[in-house]
Amino acid sequence: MRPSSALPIAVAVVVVAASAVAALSWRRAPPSPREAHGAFYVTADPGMRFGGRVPGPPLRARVGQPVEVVLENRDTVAHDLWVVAADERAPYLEPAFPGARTRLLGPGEREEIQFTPTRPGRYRYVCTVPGHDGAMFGEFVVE
Ligand SMILES: [Cu+2]
Repeated sequence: MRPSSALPIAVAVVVVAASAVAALSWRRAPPSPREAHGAFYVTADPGMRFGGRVPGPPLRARVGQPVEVVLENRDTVAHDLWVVAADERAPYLEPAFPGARTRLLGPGEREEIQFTPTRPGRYRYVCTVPGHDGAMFGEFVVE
């Protein structure tokens, strides 16, 4: 093989390898609320905040598409996350969709839940620990 024909092949190999590395590192990155529909990473932060803010970051989903939510509790007290009807207030009895709730997570714990929204509309996600939903809430939109 002459050097003039080997060079483009070498370049192509490097490009393919770099693309594979980029794809792998992208897949390892934790999902964030800004990513595509369906996968959300939410933190419960000190000061009773979801994602460090009030309200917490809006989450968007689609009817019939499975949703994954990872809740990580970075606070020093226990929190949970439930998706509830927009007008629902404590005491929270059941989530808006089957499985749309985490268990109560202690400090440092995390849980991933999966559920499938069955109806479009505007919902809320809240922490159901008494007294927390005044600050720990966010919009959950199902399109
Ligand atoms: Cu809480």
